[in-house]
Amino acid sequence: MSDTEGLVIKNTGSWYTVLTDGGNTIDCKIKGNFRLKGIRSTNPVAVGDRVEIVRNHEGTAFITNICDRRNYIIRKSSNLSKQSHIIAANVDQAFLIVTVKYPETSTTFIDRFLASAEAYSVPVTLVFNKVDLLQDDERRYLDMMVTLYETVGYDCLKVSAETKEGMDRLLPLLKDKITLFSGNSGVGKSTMLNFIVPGAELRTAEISDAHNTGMHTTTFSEMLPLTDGGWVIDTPGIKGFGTFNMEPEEICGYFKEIFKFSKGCRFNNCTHTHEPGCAVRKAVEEHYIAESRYVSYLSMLEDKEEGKYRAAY
Ligand SMILES: Nc1nc2c(ncn2[C@@H]2O[C@H](COP(=O)(O)OP(=O)(O)OP(=O)(O)O)[C@@H](O)[C@H]2O)c(=O)[nH]1
Ligand SMILES: [Mg+2]
Ligand SMILES: [Zn+2]
Repeated sequence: MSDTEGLVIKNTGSWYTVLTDGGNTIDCKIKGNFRLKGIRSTNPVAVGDRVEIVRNHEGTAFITNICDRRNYIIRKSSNLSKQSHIIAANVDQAFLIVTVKYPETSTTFIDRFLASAEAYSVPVTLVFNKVDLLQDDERRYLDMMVTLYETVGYDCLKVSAETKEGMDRLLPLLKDKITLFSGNSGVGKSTMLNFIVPGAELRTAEISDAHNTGMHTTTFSEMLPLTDGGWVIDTPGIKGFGTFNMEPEEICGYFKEIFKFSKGCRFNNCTHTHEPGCAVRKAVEEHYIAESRYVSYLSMLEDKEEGKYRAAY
């Protein structure tokens, strides 16, 4: 097996770590122009990419080619920025790690992530972490969230990376798959992965007491192999999920239950905001569609109308 092709397993700024088919880990730089069509990205090569590499006579290795991607998850890199960041490429599934407290993950954030993953055809499992910290009323709220998202059509797991509760149901889902772990900062992605991958020694940090938010401890994406087959990807916590290259009329299609009801709208170009005979708004009024989901849908539509990314989500 050769050292001229491999898998990008880590990306720290300008260096990329490539695990070659020959089993060696080589730090590489980029050569050439790898811009995605019409997209300005802060990282043209992403964790999960398969690449070709060459070494120059001084021994420095360069990535010279990226193999076609099966899929990728991309987001706007910062507020009002035109630049985007590819979180990972060629993933089989994403685990969105969510906490109802410490910190609180907003439903808008969850829904925007889910809609984006639908757009890239990446299946998502919602993993509600830190259940060990919840009081009775918070547990009831958690159960409501689980019912909501299961009804929409997403698998949900309740776990604690601290007490390991529920981890027995999570582990088998990872076998032979490439799984991206994403979510807000401080929800416990790296803590969970330290348990899943013994010896990973990923950095973790307590969330801020004052702000009830994470400390952005993980600063780059890293892919880790599982002993039983498969890979997991730890990623930096994200605040918002700016939608990318989505047309307003596409957005509805990424909200499964809204899309289903939209077939009953009087006008087939209905935006479900003000039109008469709108079956979606009727379903919201009659509680067939959760109001929080409809609000998230509207927030994504508004992005488009205002042409900007709103960090608040
Ligand atoms: N009680 C409790 N604490 C947890 C649990 N999971 C993680 N934590 C704690 O939450 C804090 C943040 O965990 P991290 O693993 O650093 O979070 P992260 O999602 O990787 O955060 P970023 O790297 O900043 O995106 C740490 O103090 C963990 O010990 C859990 O299930 N229960
Ligand atoms: Mg982390
Ligand atoms: Zn409508």
